[in-house]
Amino acid sequence: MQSEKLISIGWNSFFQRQLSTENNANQVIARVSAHYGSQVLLLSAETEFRVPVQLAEAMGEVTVGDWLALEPVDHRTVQRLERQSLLYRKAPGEEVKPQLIAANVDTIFIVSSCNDDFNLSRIERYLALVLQAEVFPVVILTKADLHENPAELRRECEQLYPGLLVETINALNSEETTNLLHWCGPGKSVALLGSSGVGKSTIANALGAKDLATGGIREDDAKGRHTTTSRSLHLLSSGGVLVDNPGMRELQLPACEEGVAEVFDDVLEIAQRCRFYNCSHQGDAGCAIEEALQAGELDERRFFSFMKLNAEQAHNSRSLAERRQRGKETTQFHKSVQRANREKRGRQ
Ligand SMILES: Nc1nc2c(ncn2[C@@H]2O[C@H](COP(=O)(O)OP(=O)(O)OP(=O)(O)O)[C@@H](O)[C@H]2O)c(=O)[nH]1
Ligand SMILES: [Mg+2]
Ligand SMILES: [Zn+2]
Repeated sequence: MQSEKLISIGWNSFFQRQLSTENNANQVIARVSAHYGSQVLLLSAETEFRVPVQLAEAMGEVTVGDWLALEPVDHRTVQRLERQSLLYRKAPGEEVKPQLIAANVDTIFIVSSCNDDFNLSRIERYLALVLQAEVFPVVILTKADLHENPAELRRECEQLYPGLLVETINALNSEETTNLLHWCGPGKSVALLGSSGVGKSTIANALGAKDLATGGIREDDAKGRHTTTSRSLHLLSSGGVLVDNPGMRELQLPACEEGVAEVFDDVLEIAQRCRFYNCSHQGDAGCAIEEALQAGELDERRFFSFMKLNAEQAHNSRSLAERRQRGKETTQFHKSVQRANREKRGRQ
């Protein structure tokens, strides 16, 4: 059995079962706490230490939150344990490729401030991603002290998804941040997601992560200054761990059909009443969505948000599938070249 320290930072029987019994006695078990490109920071029961990326990724790409079994001497990864959950987005930029955000977290705090950043469609976007990863979402509305009616914003958010938990807080007030400790007990892993300047690192510090830099926001548009530049996992005073993320400029959905369907279950229910099963909801005859919009039963903002996110995820999902296919073909091509070379050498 592993040490209490590992259990406190999220180790459980799901991971324990994956270790092969005969050769694990000397292996070091560690969790990825940061990824700096050329080096990876790891947290074991005893200490935190760095490993060159080639050794850490010997069994495939790793991300913050991953559990690894390491060779005791050189700390080369011998097993990257199967993930309990994996959160990823489409990497920013033209090329459609996935970017891993966090592995093995139980809860995501979707952080938005009550001032200029507040945007229901953006929160729906985050929700789709989190529900797709089968992680529990909690929406945290910060800077409640700067808004005249935070309770109203909270109600609007609660309507986005049945049973959605929404907290409104002043992240600078320790009495209010204690409400968040509920999700941060021993063995629990939480990650923070949200735009720059909304108060993610402020929350992390309030929960006991050590001294993360926080930064002021721009006065003209209340946008953040991208103070946090890399994601990192921190021990909390409550016993669990928390992943702080840099502010996201754009959050493009990867393949996310189930997540979008879950967030927009009400819209899909109306769509089932459209005359044609492949109705585009854009002027087709007998469109139930159009009727619901006209009758005021369906909010226009929510409908546009659904159409946008669904089209985006479908497009990126196709491109990601093509990319995987190309990857397979390239590997097959390399293998056949290697085989031909081996045969040639054999004949010589
Ligand atoms: N008044 C008020 N200010 C807050 C609150 N939460 C955060 N701030 C301030 O907002 C600014 C940005 O906070 P950060 O914690 O750095 O924001 P962040 O989300 O980590 O930003 P990035 O690292 O750039 O992604 C800081 O000046 C904080 O002191 C809040 O609830 N109320
Ligand atoms: Mg930050
Ligand atoms: Zn329709």
